[in-house]
Amino acid sequence: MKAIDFLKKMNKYEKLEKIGEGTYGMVFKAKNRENQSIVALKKVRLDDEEEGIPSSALREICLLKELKHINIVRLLDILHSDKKLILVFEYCDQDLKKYFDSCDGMIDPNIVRSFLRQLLCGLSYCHSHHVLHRDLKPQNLLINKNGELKLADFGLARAFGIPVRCYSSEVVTLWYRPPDVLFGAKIYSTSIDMWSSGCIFAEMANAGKPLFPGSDVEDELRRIFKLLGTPTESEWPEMINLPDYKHFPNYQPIANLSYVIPNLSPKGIYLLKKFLVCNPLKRISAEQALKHGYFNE
Ligand code: Z3R
Repeated sequence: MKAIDFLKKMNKYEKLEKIGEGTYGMVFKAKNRENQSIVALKKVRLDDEEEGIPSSALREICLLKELKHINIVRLLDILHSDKKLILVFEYCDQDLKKYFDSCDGMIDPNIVRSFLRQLLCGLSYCHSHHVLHRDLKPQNLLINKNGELKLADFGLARAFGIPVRCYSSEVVTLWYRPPDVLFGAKIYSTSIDMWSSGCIFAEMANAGKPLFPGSDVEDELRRIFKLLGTPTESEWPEMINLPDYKHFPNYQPIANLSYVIPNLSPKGIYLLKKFLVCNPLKRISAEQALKHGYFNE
């Protein structure tokens, strides 16, 4: 798009307040001057400002406009000039992180179940379209006043990569990353989002207390293995061949996950264990998880 056309299209939106600092840039609330609708504007800042937006990234982003599902934040518009990229998204009232802060103590088990079901419905839809999220966390699960949950930033990781630090130099969290990725696995599959879903499920059931709040890669893996047990060679034969594999002591799993997540029902604990499987090939899929007995309680 030519600079003048970019400015014209930008003028369609009246910028309101800043609502967040995402991985790639700032997020603003804005009003569409043509129909008065409220949207979220995400300014993407790339490392290589000189080079402009890679055409491969733009192609990826254009495909994301086709993802249409009630549990996915709709990408409404893409504005780009040589060096700037602005993504226009459907607006939601708040993110799950802020929601945790607002309900200190406990989240109603029926709300936890409803949020997990909606998370899995959104994931199942994207995974069936071969799109991964790769960076699921409470900040990119958005909720509306009517209790709808929507996943934001789907597919952006593939288009732009996941940097070590955000544009605002905040460190990108490792808390929702599976052990295979922490050990340097480079081939990503849908299983990456299933691990993150398990971490988010446990966090919701624990009123916003993160399950594995690691401070670096080693600390993150140690926390995981101390809870679930260090994987054995028979459980996960491919582990030792991963690029950044490091040996860990042979931790034994905590006998009962209910000690750690006391507010989750026995069926919830069963389902949680199926997300938190270190071997990515043995992790449950979104489609399978939706059929679990936990959702019929
Ligand atoms: C699309 C993409 C990212 C975001 C969108 C929509 N809405 C966001 S972040 C948001 C975050 C809040 S309110 C709206 S917060 O106040 O709860 N941090």
